[in-house]
Amino acid sequence: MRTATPNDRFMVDNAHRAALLLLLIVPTVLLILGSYHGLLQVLYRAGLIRSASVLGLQYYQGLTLHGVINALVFTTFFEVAFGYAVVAYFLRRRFSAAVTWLAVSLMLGGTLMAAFAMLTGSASVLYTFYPPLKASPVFYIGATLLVVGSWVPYFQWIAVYIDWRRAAAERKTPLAVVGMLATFTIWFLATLPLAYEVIVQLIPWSLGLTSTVNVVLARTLFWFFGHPLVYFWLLPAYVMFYVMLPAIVGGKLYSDAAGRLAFMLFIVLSAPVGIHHQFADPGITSSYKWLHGTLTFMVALPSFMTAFTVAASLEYAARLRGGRGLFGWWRTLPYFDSERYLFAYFFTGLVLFFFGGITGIINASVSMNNVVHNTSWIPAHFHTTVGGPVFLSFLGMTLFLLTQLTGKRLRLPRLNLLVPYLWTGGLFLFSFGLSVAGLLGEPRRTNLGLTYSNPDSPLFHAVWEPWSRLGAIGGSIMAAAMLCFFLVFFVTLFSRQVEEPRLVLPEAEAYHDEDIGLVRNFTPWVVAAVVLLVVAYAPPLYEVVTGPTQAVPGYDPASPIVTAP
Ligand code: HAS
Repeated sequence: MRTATPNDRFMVDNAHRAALLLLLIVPTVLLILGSYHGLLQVLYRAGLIRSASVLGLQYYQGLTLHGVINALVFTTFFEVAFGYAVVAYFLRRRFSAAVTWLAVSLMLGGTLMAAFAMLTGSASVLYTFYPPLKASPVFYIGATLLVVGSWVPYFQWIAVYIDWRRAAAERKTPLAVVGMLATFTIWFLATLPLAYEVIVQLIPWSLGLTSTVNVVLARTLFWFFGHPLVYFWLLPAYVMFYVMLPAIVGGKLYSDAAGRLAFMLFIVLSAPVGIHHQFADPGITSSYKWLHGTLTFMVALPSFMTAFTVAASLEYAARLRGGRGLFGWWRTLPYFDSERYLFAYFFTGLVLFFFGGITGIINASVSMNNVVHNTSWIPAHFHTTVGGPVFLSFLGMTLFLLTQLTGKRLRLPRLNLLVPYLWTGGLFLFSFGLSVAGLLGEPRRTNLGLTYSNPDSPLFHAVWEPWSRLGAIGGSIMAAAMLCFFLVFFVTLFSRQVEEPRLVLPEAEAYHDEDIGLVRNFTPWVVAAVVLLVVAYAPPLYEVVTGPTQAVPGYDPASPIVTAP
């Protein structure tokens, strides 16, 4: 790891320090509500709650809060904060505070609107907000503002990056900056179809200006956004694994070019795969399902490369620490070093992702997808991906940035070290239970406590019960991990400042520091991404727009009766 020099004690100005702290603190507070509804989910599913609501909040209202807060709000806020920190630190640049605050205000305003709609029960449409479930316009407009707010930093970073390139044309762009620009390029491309869905289809429909909606078009546009969304979540974690993890363990990044190639491949491959979420949808020709399925296998490649590169980087560091043998070197890594707590957060995330990757590849096969689609297997898969490397690395980095930006020392370090292990243990039980139940046919997104998990119901399905109970045990352990995290976060936040705030991010040198022209420039990769998107999406979109009538009236999530336009 490079030793920090006085020049490294870079500090963002006070306006940005405040903005970044707000972007970290607000979603963490909301996460309390999101995590609480996660716990309620497993209790409903295991039949330990046999009711349509708890404390006045309905089942689907809670599930919407859980998905929207944890998967959309927490991640987007964190990534914008992390992106500012990465771009500022690695390029040693500052931004216009007015523009940053415009972004923060849009994101906060949008989130408050969406939260109001969800809490008042007028937007219980889950995080995918599939029509014909209809939400209040306040929800859709709030979500739009959140997304538009998150575009602003992207353009700010591009301007700063171009300026940096002019001054340092011969230097390689720092890998972390490549990673964050790739992340937000994917986000920008992915949110365009979402913007179309929300602005052209959903907002006029929810305002009563149109009476029906083309549901297959809406679902196709949603998944055009929804799959790249998962790489928008994953790539900041990869920035941490490539650039920071090797430094934290005292080693080097095995190959710098492998990291760059992985980020560029994600730009090209993360979007033209969304129809793998729609293998069961009517109205889309099977050849396009096949194309998206095939491309899905290809988008797993940069993750396979990452597994290899990260493992090689860990092995290099472990051998420097005295590790020996074919597998014996694993023992020397700093699993229980509370000073290097980021290692524990990152490593446990990687272990979970090993399983998330395998289950993802199962989902991608059209025939196997038939077995697991819309069953509890799917939440088991995505909790080992977004709830694994993504969530754990974001939690760890939230604490890291909090201490640096406030000049406070991390409090309760031993409890903090427990968080990733407790979360991982709980998540393994939770995912195993839900995976087996899913293979046995248990549906996702269903209040099982009222039906299949309730022995008093004629629908009671005894064979799912032990697996849902295992899921509940795992989910309760995950909730305990979150409780520990919140304690560490808030005790640290309200503790005394002990040093000057600063920003010093861990940065590893590369073991193989190749300079390959192909991965130096974003342009060919972005062009390839756009071409592939046109090939993969133009025909199916044409098909769903011109196909047999898809127009459907709206439904209130709480009622099977069509709503008035
Ligand atoms: Fe997925 C559904 C396929 C990755 C998230 N996915 C979802 C949903 C979410 C989600 C949220 O093809 C549900 C959406 C909904 O609500 O309906 N997914 C894949 C594939 C990958 C994949 C092929 N998913 C992710 C990531 C996510 C995520 C990443 C969030 C961040 N997924 C699907 C499909 C569906 C789906 C279908 C639709 C299913 C349906 O029917 O609805 C691949 O990108 C995975 C590649 C990953 C690897 C793993 C590499 C391993 C690494 C760790 C190495 C560990 C080390 C440490 C070195 C190839 C990098 C040592 C470890 C030891 C064990 C010793």
